[in-house]
Amino acid sequence: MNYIKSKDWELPENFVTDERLFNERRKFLKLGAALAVSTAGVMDLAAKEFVPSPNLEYLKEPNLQKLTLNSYEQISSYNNFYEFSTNKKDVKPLAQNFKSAPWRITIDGLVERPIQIDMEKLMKKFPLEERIYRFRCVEGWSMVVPWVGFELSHLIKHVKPLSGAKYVRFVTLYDPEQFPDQKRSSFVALEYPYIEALRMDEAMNPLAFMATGLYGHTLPPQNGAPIRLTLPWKYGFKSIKSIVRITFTDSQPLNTWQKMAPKEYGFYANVNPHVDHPRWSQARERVLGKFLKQNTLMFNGYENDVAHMYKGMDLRKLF
Ligand SMILES: Nc1nc2c(c(=O)[nH]1)N[C@H]1C(S)=C(S)[C@@H](COP(=O)(O)O)O[C@H]1N2
Ligand SMILES: [Mo]
Repeated sequence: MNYIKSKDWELPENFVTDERLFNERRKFLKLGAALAVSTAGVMDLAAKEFVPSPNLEYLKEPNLQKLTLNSYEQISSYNNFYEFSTNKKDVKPLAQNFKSAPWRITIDGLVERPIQIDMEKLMKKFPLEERIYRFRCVEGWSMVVPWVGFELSHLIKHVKPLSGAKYVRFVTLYDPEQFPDQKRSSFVALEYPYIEALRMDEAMNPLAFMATGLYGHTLPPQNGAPIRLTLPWKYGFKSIKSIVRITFTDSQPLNTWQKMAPKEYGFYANVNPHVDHPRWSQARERVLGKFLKQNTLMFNGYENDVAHMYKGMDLRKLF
C-alpha cells in the first residue's frame, strides 16, 4: 500500500462523512479490520443495501483517509455509459444482458511485446488490490468507490513500450448488437467506438488504475465490465469503460469528447475547481446520496501525487 504518499489524500474527517456512519466505521476500525486479504464478505458499513458476494481475491485497502464509501447500489445505478443510454438511470437495466466474457484485449503499437490476451489470463498476471478513490464527473456529481483491479503501470511494464511511445490510447468495444446507441442510424449520442488517452507519464502514475471489480466483485456491466480505467484526479469521462484495445503511440490521440466538443472538453481533463466548464461550474460538487454540495478539490484531492506532471503548463488553456 505504499502508493499512499500524501497527506493531501486526507479530507477533514466529516467532510464526506455522514456522522452516524462515521461513528459506526470508527467502531468497526477499532475491531482491527484494517488490512487483510479478503475473500469473505466486504464488511463495509456504508453499504447496507445489496452488495453481491465477493468473487475476487485481493489485497484490501486500509482506507487511511477514512473516506465514506458510496453504496454499491448508488455506484451501480447512476451511470454514464452512452453506448447504452444518455439517461443515467436507464443504463443499468439496459446493460443487464451485456456479454463481458469471453473478452479479448489487444495491446499493440509502439511496444516490444504486443499481445492479444484473454481477460481471464490478464486477471491472473497481476495481483489484484483494492483502491478507494474519489470519482468526480464534470457534470458536478461525485462519489467514493472501492475499486478492485491492478495498476496500469504493471501492465505497461509487462508489454515494454519502445522509447518512441509517448501516449497510450484506449478503445471501448464496438458492438452494435450489444450497445443500443451504436445501432442507431441517426441521432447517435457520440461517435463510436469511445476513445480515451493518456500521456505516458500519466499512464505510469501509481494512481492510474485498471478496475476489474467493485466492492470485491467483478464489475457489473453498467460500470464498464470486464475492465475499465479509473483516474481519480481526472474528470470521469477519462475513465473509459469496457476496454478492448490499448495502443502505444508517438502522437497525442484525439479523445472522443474532445472530438465531439473541443470547446468543452480537452485532452487532460484534470479536476480543477478554478476552471469552469462552459455549462457547469466546477467549484463545487454533489456527492451521490447527499443533499448539500461540497467544495471540489484541486486534482480532486490528489494534488501531491499528480501536480508535478503538469508543472509549467497553463491549466486554463490545456484543460
Ligand atoms: N465507453 C464509455 N466509457 C465511459 C463513458 C461512456 O459513455 N462510454 N462515460 C464516461 C463518463 S462521462 C463517466 S462520468 C464515467 C462514469 O462511470 P460510472 O458509470 O462507473 O460512474 O464513465 C466514463 N466512461
Ligand atoms: Mo462524466
